[in-house]
Amino acid sequence: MHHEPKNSSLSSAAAQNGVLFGTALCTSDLLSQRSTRAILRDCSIITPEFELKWDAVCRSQGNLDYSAADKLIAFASDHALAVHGHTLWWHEAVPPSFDKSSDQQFRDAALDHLTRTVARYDGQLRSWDVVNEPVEPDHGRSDGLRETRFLAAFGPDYIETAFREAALWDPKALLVLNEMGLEYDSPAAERKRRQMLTLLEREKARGTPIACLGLQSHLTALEQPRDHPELRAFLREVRAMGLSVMITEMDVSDHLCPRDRRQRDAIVAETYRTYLDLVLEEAEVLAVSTWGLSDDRTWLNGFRPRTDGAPQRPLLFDRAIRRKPAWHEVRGVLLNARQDGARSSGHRIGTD
Ligand code: 9MR
Repeated sequence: MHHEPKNSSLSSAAAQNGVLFGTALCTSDLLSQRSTRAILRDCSIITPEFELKWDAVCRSQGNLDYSAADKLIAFASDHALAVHGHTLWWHEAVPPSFDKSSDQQFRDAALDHLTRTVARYDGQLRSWDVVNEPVEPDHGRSDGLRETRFLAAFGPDYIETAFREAALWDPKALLVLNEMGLEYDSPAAERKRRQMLTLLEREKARGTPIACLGLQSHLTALEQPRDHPELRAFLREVRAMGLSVMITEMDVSDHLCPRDRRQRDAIVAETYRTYLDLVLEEAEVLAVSTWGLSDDRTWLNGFRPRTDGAPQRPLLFDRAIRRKPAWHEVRGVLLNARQDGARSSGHRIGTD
């Protein structure tokens, strides 16, 4: 086996501070030897990008298929990678077959999905995104909750229910509440941060077993500020509550950047660096994951295509799986991360 010098991979750089580094992936990524090699070299944790979602395992009612998710988890186990489970209850991943079900039928199905899935992988997953994207201030509720089928069927206690059930079926997994858009520099994002803190306080007071906040971190280059006092303050409050943080889905959309590739790559790299620097400084970060390995396959070409038609370059590797400037910046920031303060609280995931 070929050994590279210490620190030459992102996972070994991250491990210096007890942090895991990883990527989201799907089974087709494993068909490419180049991607597989890069994942094995740079990652200590993987996240199934979509094959573990409810709508993916339940394509028609009563017909469950975990084979793709099983493959990813077997790959991780073969190579001693940690797995972050994504995701149990997410409004966008409800199988369409439940569109017309009653609230009672929906509750039964949602609980069945959660308990069956958590139990199936009991002891094999490091962590679970138990509830994904529960906060939406624009929906106008005083508790900040997003109007979803889960909220309609269970009422506002659905988050507590989900976490308690997950804890019952896999007591060792670290349970994460994952959210988007907490990272931005706008009045709307600040409202969302405030509502998230209120939600976390409420759940903590009830004893809901949330251990960690997932920051998706889908950033946009040229929109992210160099420093971000409101985000710092937010992360300090999260830490003061005894919660750790995972950066779960990081990528940097370059749709506002000039077309020139070198310029674009430099701006994207800088965005990775300043953001990670801030979060690693303020939060007890357990893991940093990007939302895909290479620019070859990114959801952003569909969601936020560039107006000039050039493909997006939001990740750490280019289409030929070559390291980009962002790879080097991320490595530097992981190596130099100053993880201090509350690091000894015992929440940290070991890198055993
Ligand atoms: O990147 C994911 C894409 O491949 C899937 O088709 C899509 C729907 O399942 O989900 C995308 O990932 C989302 C993640 O699960 C939750 N946060 C937002 C991500 C981008 O939409």
